[in-house]
Amino acid sequence: MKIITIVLSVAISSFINSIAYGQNDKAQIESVKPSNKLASFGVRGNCGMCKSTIENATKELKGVRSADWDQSSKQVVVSYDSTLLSEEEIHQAIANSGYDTDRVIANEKAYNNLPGCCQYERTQKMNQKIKKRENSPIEHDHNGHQH
Ligand SMILES: [Cu+2]
Repeated sequence: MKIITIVLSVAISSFINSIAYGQNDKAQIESVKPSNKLASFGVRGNCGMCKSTIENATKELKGVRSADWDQSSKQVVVSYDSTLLSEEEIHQAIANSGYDTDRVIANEKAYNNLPGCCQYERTQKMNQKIKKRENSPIEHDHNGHQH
């Protein structure tokens, strides 16, 4: 019985190790490419329409891999290739589409052309800290009670 336990625990721990190392390898490959950059900065906006305008204006740029604007934090996260474009160019493209970033003020004409619901307050806070809940898969603790 004891031997089985030992064999089992060795097998389990080596299995866990292989998963952990597997992920490390992946992460290293990702970070090995130095031109692969991640920019995150503030962008004003109101709704889902703003989200698609901001993201599409960003994704149109050559070298942008992905763009995700978060409505509640007023922040965009952009993955891009720094050999093809700079972070400034991303700010500029978003500003050209009518949206203020934390570095570049939006093009007035583009702002005025936004649908009424998208004409955000020009004083709106950006880069807001939001409590994240979606990252925790455990809703509540089952110790001491049953469903
Ligand atoms: Cu909108």
